[in-house]
Amino acid sequence: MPNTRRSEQLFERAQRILPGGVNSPVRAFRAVGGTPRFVARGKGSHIWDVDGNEYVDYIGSWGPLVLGHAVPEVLDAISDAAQRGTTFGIATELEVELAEIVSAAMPSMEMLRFVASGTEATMSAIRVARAATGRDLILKFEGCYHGHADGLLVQAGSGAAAQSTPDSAGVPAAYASQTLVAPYNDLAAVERLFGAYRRSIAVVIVEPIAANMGLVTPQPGFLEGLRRITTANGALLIFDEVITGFRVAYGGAQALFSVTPDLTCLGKVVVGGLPGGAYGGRRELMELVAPLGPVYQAGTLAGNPLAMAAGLATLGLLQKPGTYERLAQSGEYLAQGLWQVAQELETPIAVPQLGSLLTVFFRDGAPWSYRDAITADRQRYAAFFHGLLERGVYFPPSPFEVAFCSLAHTKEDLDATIEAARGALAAFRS
Ligand code: KE4
Repeated sequence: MPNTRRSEQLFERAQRILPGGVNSPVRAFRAVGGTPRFVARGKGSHIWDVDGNEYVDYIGSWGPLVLGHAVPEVLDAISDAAQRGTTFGIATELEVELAEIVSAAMPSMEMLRFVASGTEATMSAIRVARAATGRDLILKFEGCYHGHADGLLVQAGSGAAAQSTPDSAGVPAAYASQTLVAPYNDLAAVERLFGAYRRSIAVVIVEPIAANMGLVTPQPGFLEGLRRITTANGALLIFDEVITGFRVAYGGAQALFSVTPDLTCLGKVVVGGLPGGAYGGRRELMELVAPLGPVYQAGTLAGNPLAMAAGLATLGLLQKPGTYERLAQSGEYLAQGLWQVAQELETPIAVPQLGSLLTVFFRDGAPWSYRDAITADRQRYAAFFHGLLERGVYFPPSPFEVAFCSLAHTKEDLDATIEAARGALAAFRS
């Protein structure tokens, strides 16, 4: 067993001052048990914890690090920007430059606004949609996670699902009642809700590829159906591409599936792993945002020059030909290898994969909804997670997340991961 003494000491100390010893719940290992690791540094596809243990990393900061850790070009861009000052609260050229590049990549974002997190992006996009339609209700999907704004913590995924509090305390019933919920991939349920609340639904917000209940991909026609239903009912469609934007394709899931939302939310990759996000869409919608229009939204560090510099450097590298083919090859290779090993060891798992995203579900068959996903065996996932961890592979410490491959992951990394999985799964049998 690896030495985790320093992580244990730090966790002890952290729990005295930080709720659960962490600054975001999923880091606390509550879904898998054991001592959360404290990381000391990362480079490329590897991280080292404070006890010196090395891991092949599949967290990638939960999506931002599509290039890997501490990429020289990104570090240079951040350092170069920092020499000129870290933040101004005054407009800079960098934010205009990155906005133009984002819009060129996702033409549905005719106009956009940078914010300080993915949560701020979705919260703001919903406010715009309510203002534009004059309607109050929003429709989200069970198990989808859109950040921690009050009205979105209703049957949410990610850490909320992992600790079985999909409906957070502290959200007034009055807020939660404005949020309708349908099962993912269930267009009939969406039709029924529009039949019942026809002209009261302002917007449907969806993860075009669900990555917060583990990976659940859209069934053929699902996204197209949402586009049709929202248009027919005068409602707007928001694609929450905080994870998928610049991750599954340079143009995001909207490019991959050729479905155009009215508004798009971004985070993570678009700011190169620094704090930030963005929302945007059709010009007439975004012209509702202050100071142009009546929808107020603001932020001290919105468009922060360091985040802009990191985003510009990251997107610049992602424009290279073959980038997304390489990411998908890694995802396919790893998913196939994990599935193969499990078959050899007669352990039923499903490994849905799309591009560089994948999840190991201890169940027969890939889930199509949150209710499917929660039937996966969580105890087996926890044992698998720790079996990988002690063999030097850091997978998501929750069955309701996805593993992220990056451009830094080598075939050696993937083969080592598959072999570690063989050991972890074989341990089950003994
Ligand atoms: P942030 O506020 O955490 O930057 O973004 C919120 C968000 C919005 N939309 C989607 C689809 C997201 O996945 C997220 C955040 N993702 C989680 C991981 N599943 C962040 C990890 C965490 O909460 O610690």
